[in-house]
This record gives sequence, C-alpha cells and structure tokens, in this order.
Amino acid sequence: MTTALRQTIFSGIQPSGTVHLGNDLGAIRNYVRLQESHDAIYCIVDFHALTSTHDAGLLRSRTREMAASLLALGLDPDRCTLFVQSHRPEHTELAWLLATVTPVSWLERTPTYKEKKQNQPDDINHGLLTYPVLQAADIVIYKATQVPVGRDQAAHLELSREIVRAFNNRYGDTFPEPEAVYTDAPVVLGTDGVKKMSKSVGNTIDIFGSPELVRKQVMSMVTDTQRILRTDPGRPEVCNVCQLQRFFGDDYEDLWDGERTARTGCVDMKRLLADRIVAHYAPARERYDDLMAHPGRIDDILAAGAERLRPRAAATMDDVRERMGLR
Ligand code: AQP
Repeated sequence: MTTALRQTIFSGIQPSGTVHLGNDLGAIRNYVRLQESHDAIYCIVDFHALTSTHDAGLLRSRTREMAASLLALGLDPDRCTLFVQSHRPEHTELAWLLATVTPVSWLERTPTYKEKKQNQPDDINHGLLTYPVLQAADIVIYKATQVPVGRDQAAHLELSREIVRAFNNRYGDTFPEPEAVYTDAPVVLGTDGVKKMSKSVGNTIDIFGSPELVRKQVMSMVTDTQRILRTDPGRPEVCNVCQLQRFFGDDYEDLWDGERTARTGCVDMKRLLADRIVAHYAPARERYDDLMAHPGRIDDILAAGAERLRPRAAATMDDVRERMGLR
C-alpha cells in the first residue's frame, strides 16, 4: 500500500454492535470508496462508547462485531487501516493536551451534548462533555485532512477545526484543519420518517438483522402522511421509502412515477424496498457470519492496524510534546 502521496482520511465509528442503514448509506459507503484513493484510517471508538456503555463484556463483543460488520461491508485491511481506539492510547494523551486549548463553553454548546443530557439524565458523565476533544485528537493525531461522516457529525467536525485553530495559534502550525466528506445520503431518516435514523431513537433498519427483522422494520416505515387512500397520488420527494429506493436499483424514477400516478401503493413500495435491502446485504451478511465464526482473524486485523499506526502516533506526540514544553 503506497500511502506517501495520498491524502489521509480518518473516521471513527462507535462499537454499538449493530450497523444500521443510516451508518452504511451515510458513512460506511464512503469508507469503502475512499480506501481506494486515500490513506484511509478507520477506528472503532471504544473510548467514546464508554460514555454510555458500561458493561465490559458487552463493549468487548460489540467492538468485535463492529469490526466484522465493517470488514463484511467492504473494508479491506490491505487497502486501509482498521483498528480500535483504545489500542493506541496516544489518542487520550493528545485529547488532554487539546483540552487545554478548548474553552468549556465550546463543549457546552455542542448539540450532541445537549441531546445526551436529555437522553441519559442519570449519567451525564464528564466524557460526554469532552467527547469532541477526544474526537479531534483521533483525527489530528494522524494529520487527517478529510473525515467521511454523516451530517449529524457536522457540529463536531466544526469544533475539531476550531480546536486545531486554537492549538495552531498558541503553539504554531501543527495540525491541518479537517473537513467533512459526505455521501449523497448525508442524513438518512429513520422508520418514523421524521428523525435521523438512530439506535437511541429506535427507528433503525438493521442491515445485519435477519431478513424477517429487516422486513418488519421496513414495513413499519412511515410514508407520505398525506396519502390516505390507495388511489391518492403519492409524493416521492417527501416519502422516505421512495427516497431510500434511490440506493437500491437504477429504476427509482420509474418507481416514483408509479407513486405519483397511484399505479403503485405504499405497501407495494415497502415490500419491494424490503426485498431489495435483504438481497443487497445478503452477501455481506454471509461474510459477517463467517468472520464472527473466526474471531481470531478479526482480532489479528485489529492488532495489526494498531501496530501499523504506532510510529505515526508517536511522531505526532513527540512534536506536540516538544511544542508544548513537555520536554
Ligand atoms: N441516520 C444517519 N444518516 C447518515 N449518517 C449517519 N450516521 C449515523 N446515523 C446516520 C453516521 O454513521 C457514522 C457512525 O456513527 P456513530 O458511531 O455515531 O453511530 P451510531 O452510534 O450508530 O449513530 P446513532 O445510531 O445515531 O447512535 P446513537 O443513537 O447512539 O447516537 C457517523 O459518521 C455518523 O455520522
């Protein structure tokens, strides 16, 4: 793998066990695409997950499951580096150093922090507040310039850029300002058709779930709420099922036409979408099952990824410690 002339990209994903359609269409598709052209580094962010997952066994198994999911969806350890955040502890050291240039007010205004405060009122731990600082450290420790993410991460990315600016202002030009890279589905709506597809909302389509589960989730999707009768014309622009058809076949315009003219009904469209999603992810599901039957293979890939990054993380930390007077 020639990385010298390639731009570095970095993205992290939480070890939440199940990958949903929003993760794939909003981010993972870009991970797979960009590993061909970039020095691509992908990280399973278990330190971040500790802000809401407190069961050690669960975190361990979810970390492996997330690795298997990413590999099954197309990440190739010969084309990218896949590793686990806690296997490169330099991330947390850098996060502390970046925290010293980050005003608390920047963190308190982060939308995800405000959301989490509402979602887990009994567990507003310090990690939730400083999450974006660790995220900035994850990205800049490898001097990544681009970050493939869904649009829900836009505020965090902007904060990473501000933190980089603050650090560079104080200690001299050290880190590039990272930019977000979006897919053509930067925000995938959930089955409720209103909120972003999200595990904590419970509106997901679980792409590695059983075909029965995927069908059930798709059939529960809210469509065009103004289309009451089967004979009413549909509005594909506002129907989430129609929107998702764009990613599973080349005939979506034809399908949309069927909706507009009431040639097809919402139930027909949902059945078709469910069949297509199940068929599309069937090969990945098989690869996932195969990987999970050989956990040693997954662990070896993750260990090799962390090891490959050791000299890069060390070089950045040497430079940063020098600049900050820690020698
Ligand atoms: N609905 C979405 N549309 C587009 N992109 C999305 N991403 C997540 N949901 C959508 C992107 O997927 C990547 C991994 O995100 P994460 O680690 O934050 O994943 P998550 O925990 O699975 O996201 P959830 O479901 O929204 O988690 P909760 O509910 O726990 O907060 C990121 O690039 C993200 O933008």
